[in-house]
Parts: sequence; C-alpha cells; structure tokens
Amino acid sequence: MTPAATKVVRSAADGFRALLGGPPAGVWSAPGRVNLIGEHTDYNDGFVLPFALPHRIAVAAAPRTDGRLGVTTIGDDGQPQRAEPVAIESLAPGSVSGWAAYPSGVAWVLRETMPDAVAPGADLVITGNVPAGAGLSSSHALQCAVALALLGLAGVDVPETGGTQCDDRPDRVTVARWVQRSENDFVGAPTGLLDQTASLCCAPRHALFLDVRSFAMRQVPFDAAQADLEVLVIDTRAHHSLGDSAYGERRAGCERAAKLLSVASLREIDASALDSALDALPADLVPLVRHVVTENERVQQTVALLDAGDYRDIGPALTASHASLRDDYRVSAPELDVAVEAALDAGALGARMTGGGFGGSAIALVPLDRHDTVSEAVTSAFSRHRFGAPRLFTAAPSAGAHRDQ
Ligand code: GAF
Repeated sequence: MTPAATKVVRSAADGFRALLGGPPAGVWSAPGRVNLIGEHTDYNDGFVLPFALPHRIAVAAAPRTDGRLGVTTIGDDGQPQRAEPVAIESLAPGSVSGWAAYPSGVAWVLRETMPDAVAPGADLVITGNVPAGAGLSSSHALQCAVALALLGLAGVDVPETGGTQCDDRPDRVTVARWVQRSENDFVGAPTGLLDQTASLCCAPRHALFLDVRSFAMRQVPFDAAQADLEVLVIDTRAHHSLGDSAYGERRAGCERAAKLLSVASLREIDASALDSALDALPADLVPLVRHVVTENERVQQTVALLDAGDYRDIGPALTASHASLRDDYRVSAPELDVAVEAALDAGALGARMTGGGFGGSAIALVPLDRHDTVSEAVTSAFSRHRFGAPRLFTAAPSAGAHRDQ
C-alpha cells in the first residue's frame, strides 16, 4: 500500500477511537478504480478491463448490541459527519437518503442474505482518499469496504482470490453482486457490475479482464512503468447532472435493441454480424449498438496486446474507445474531450474518458518522459477553455479490497 493509503487506514482507526472512545474491532479498505477500456459494456454482458487505484476508502468498525447501524464519515477537512443510528431491521429501499444510503444499503442486503451477520448492529467510521464525484468509483469503494467490514465483524473473512466451493463463505463475486443489489435496489442507481468487481477483485500490477456474461476473470499483467509508461488520470472536476438520467436511458436503449434483435444481451452480437444487426434497428439505437459491439472488440484487442507485452500499442484502441463514447454513445463532456485532445496533441499514446461519463475523469497513456509536457498541455487547455483546473495524478494498478487491521 502507498503511504497515503496507509494514512487513510490509520485515520479511520484514529477517528474511530476519538469518536467512539475505544478501538475498532478491525479496519477494512477498498480501492477506487479506473477502467482501462470496456465502457458501458458491463450491463450488456460484455468485457471490461479495470484496474484498482492506489486510492482507498477505509472503514473502521466494531459490533454493537442493539441491532443499529451507526455511521460517521470523516471528510477531507477532518470534520466528522454522523448519520443518526438506524435499526438494521427497519432498513428498506427509500428509508435512508443521501450519502448514508450507501453503507445502509449494504447492511440491508446482508440482512436479506445473511441475517445473522448483521443482527448485532455495528458502528462504522469511514474515511478515504478516492476523489469523490470524479468517476473513479468512490461510492463503490465505500460499499465494498463496508461489506467486508460487516462480514468481518461477523467472523466471515472473504477469501482474496475467490471462494472455495467447500465452505460457506461468500466469494468476492457474490459480494460484488450484493453490492450491486444494494446500489440498484436500495440507492436506486441502475449500474452494472464493473466497479464493485474491480474494487473487490483487482490485484497490484494487473488489470482485471472480466467477461460479465460468464463472470470468468483473469489478471492481465499491466505494469506500465516497466515499459517507461504511465497511466495519467485527469480528473476534470466536472460533473454534469444529466448523467444520472442519461445512464438509465442508455441502458434501456441497449435492452430495447437486444429485444428487437432477439438476443439475451448485446454481447451476443458478434462484430462480424454488426452490419446486419444495425440494418435491423431503428436509427436511434444504431449508434448505441455500434458502440457496445466495437467496444467489446477493443477490449479483446487490448488484452491481446497486453498479453504480448506490447503496452505502447494499446493507445489507438483507447483513443478509438473515446471517439465511440463521444460520437456514438454520447456520454462524453466538453471537459473530457478537451482533456483527451490536449493529452494526445502533447504526445500521449492514447487517451479516453473512463467510467460512466458526463464529466469525471479521463486517462492518458503517457511515455514517462512526456509526463510534464502532457500535464502542462492539459492544464493550459483547461485554462484556455475557462474550465476549472483539473487534478492530475499517475495511477499504478493496486490492490483490491482487504482487511488492514
Ligand atoms: C458506471 C457504472 F457504475 C458501471 O457499472 C459502468 O456501467 C460504467 O459506468 C460505464 O462503463 O461506473
């Protein structure tokens, strides 16, 4: 773990002591993610290729005896924000709103699936350094860390590399599905499985190649620094509220297209059959389907290049992914387009928006000796366009969720 991540874990434990007057029973943490490629494919049963950020959310936790969930978050300013403790028994979709819905939703799913695990209740103190609202999955990091913490308090340690079939511990894929259910049904966001799986299953120096249809997954070596490259994350700090409804509209459009094409999901459309599929669709669905089918191809090309150690050659697929998200799927934003163009003009080998879009972050594959040039080019392009200053950092693939203390 990086010194910053170690500090996050320590702050959660120290915060717990200061706020609750005693030590936590344990501390669990989970990372945010960037998706290297494979965007808006997860809810179409397609391929994704995320890696975990070094940035993490940590949860210090201890059991209670009154069946309530007490949650406090400590913000960047060090100030605690406390949600009124709520009876886990009373949790139901819609019963908690705002930020507290995320940890509460996880407790709700566990109550539905493993009631004994959460029956005593718990106190949670949460802090972290995953940039919020940056499309880097801070909310999933929070939910995954809460899930491991609540299970851990009940003595259920979720094995790091998938569960064994001969014990009754949930494996990480099961936990990812629970977190998705919490987000879909309790929080009310119709998201796929990319982010939870990334947070729970990624490994250092690797990207996670996940086939969402079969849930087969493989760690693909991706140590960019070894090839004198870096993944530069450009947090545009823009968030366009349109994104919340547009995500659901895109998803519904894909489902409508799959129905019209008589397939279970758009994953069933092979690139070789794309043209005839598009011919059979109304005009509004054509670009959506074209994006999903070509994006699945780009993920597979990228994985093949990484497997061959040809890291520099993945650039064009990243850039093509951005063009497809901008022009066909229409989920980009002016800030993301400016970030991508400025990075490419300054020598990035490829660049794209990452995550759901409508703001948030872009990534650029940058030769190490171009780091300063690309960073300065992006920053000055933002200033020329009168956007707020972006936040830039280099992200190395890091560890998935685990128990820290
Ligand atoms: C968001 C969602 F949460 C993911 O499930 C995924 O669909 C992504 O947008 C787009 O690839 O992060």
